[in-house]
Formats: sequence, structure tokens, C-alpha cells
Amino acid sequence: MIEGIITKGVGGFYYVRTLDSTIKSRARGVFREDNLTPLVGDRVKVRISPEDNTGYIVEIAPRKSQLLRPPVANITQAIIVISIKKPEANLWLLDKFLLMAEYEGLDILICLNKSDLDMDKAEEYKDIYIKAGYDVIITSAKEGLGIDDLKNRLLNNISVFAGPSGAGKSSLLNKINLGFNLETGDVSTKTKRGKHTTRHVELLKFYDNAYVLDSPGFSSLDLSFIEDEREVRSYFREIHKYGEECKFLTCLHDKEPNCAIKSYLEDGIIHKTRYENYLSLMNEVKNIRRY
Ligand SMILES: Nc1nc2c(ncn2[C@@H]2O[C@H](COP(=O)(O)OP(=O)(O)O)[C@@H](O)[C@H]2O)c(=O)[nH]1
Ligand SMILES: [Mg+2]
Ligand SMILES: [Zn+2]
Repeated sequence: MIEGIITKGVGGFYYVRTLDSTIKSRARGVFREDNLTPLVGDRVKVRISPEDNTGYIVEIAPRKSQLLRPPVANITQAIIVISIKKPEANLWLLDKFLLMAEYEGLDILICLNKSDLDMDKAEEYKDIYIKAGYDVIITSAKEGLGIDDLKNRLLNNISVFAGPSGAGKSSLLNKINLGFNLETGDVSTKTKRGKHTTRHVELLKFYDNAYVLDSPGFSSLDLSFIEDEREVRSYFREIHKYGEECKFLTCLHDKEPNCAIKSYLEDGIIHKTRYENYLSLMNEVKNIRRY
């Protein structure tokens, strides 16, 4: 039996990448009985049928994680890419992507791209998010800055690249591996094209045991999977951390008395924008219509 990882599923076939080849495989019926459908990212065992030389997936290893959108198993980390300029960094959007990655329990790396356009801003944002408790790297896909750091972070991981369209995700991936040859371009030309191209989920191998997802992570920014707005507290790292000092466990760090978050805010330990985005995202979750 051969071990590998499913990198793509098309037309009832699963493409299983092994150390040295890709095996086009079918799933055995036994998974259907268990209500288990193989997913991209699944680590599987394959048996080659001597009759038709195709592979049969005979075993799926227990999943470490499972993303819904895109549907991929065993993702270990999210690389959240945001551009400093063109388009201008939108920290509210960044915080929303962070919220989703925290909800999924992924390791997170923030990648501040297009630093060639404004290094001072990049440093300023880096400080904000380092202080919030995140790993941050400053990159420029154009000038090749930070690419080695990014590569190192990808080793021994299955990574999903998330972030707004035009931030430079595909450009960064192309820098990491020329062979990927992913389509890049400005936002306007892509949205036109985007309507006509069907997206499929595919894992790209960049090194032994290093895979990246080429379709955009968290493609829907709908937060309705969060059932209770109070959960948002635990998805903002620094608010979760300092919030433990609040007088009341139920404190939402909004208008309650003796809220520790307020004093950290005044001291500048918690950044004002992060706090505002926390309140606004909590509000967004609260106002989602649930049927
Ligand atoms: N100046 C500059 N432009 C970049 C950089 N990275 C990407 N771009 C440009 O930004 C546009 C969008 O990049 P793309 O990789 O398609 O973004 P994606 O939508 O996140 O995959 C393209 O025109 C790229 O050439 C960078 O580091 N600096
Ligand atoms: Mg892209
Ligand atoms: Zn509080």
C-alpha cells in the first residue's frame, strides 16, 4: 500500500500525491457506508488495482482539522495576506480574516505585502499585530523581500492563503515556487474573468511535506457560523488574554464597570483600532439573522 495526500478531486477521482508520483484514485464504497467522503488534504492509503492500474483509497487517516469553505482537511495554518497599498490595508478586514482563522483553530501568520509601496506603514501595522500577539512578516512579492521567511513558515504545514483579492497571494506563491505559475493581476481584470472560471480546490506541493492551497481561503466572509457574539471575545488574542482580569466573567468589554480592557486601552497596550474592530465584529455577529 502507498501513502499519500489528496491534492485534488475531480469527476469522482481523487489525485493522491505520494513522495514521487501522483496516483489517480477512486474511493472505495466503504467510506460511503461510514458517511465519510474523502477530502482534499486527507492523508490516505492507496492500493493499486492490478486489473486497471488505478488506485483505490482504502484508508483515510483521522483528520486534524476540517475547513468548510473551502472544504479541505488537515490545514494547519492560515497565512493572512494584506497589502499595505493598492488596495490600501483595511484593518477591519484583516481582523475579520483573523477571527475566522482563530475560530478554525489554525496557526496564523500575518503577511504585510507590497511593503515596497510604503515601508513605514508596514512597520506601523507590524507593531500593532505583534502587540496583539501575532507572528507578522513584512513582504514584497515584487522585490522578493521576506520570501525566505515565508518559505520557512510553510515547511511541514498545509497552509491556506487568505486575504482580500489583489493583496498579492498568488504573486507570493509564485515567488515561493516558480513552477506554480498562478494567475495574478489587478482586481478589475480578475473580477471580470472570475465570473466565468470555475474554482476547484487544489493543494500545491512546494516541498516534501509542505503544501499550499491555491484557492482563496475563507472565500465567504459571512460570520454566521459563530453562534453567539460572546464567542468573539476569545478570537481576539489580546482581548482574550487581558479580559481574564475583568471583574465579571461575563464582561463583554463594552460598557461594563471595572473592565480591565479599558485600562489596557488607555495605556495603549491594546490598540484602539483592534478594540473598535472587536466591538464592530461582535455587533456584526449579534445582528446576523438566524432562521
Ligand atoms: N508593488 C507591488 N505589487 C504587488 C506585490 N505583490 C503583488 N503585486 C501586484 O498586485 C496585483 C495583485 O496580485 P495577486 O497576486 O494577483 O493578488 P491576489 O488576488 O491576492 O492573488 C498584481 O498586479 C501584482 O503584480 C508587491 O509586493 N508589490
Ligand atoms: Mg490570486
Ligand atoms: Zn471587560
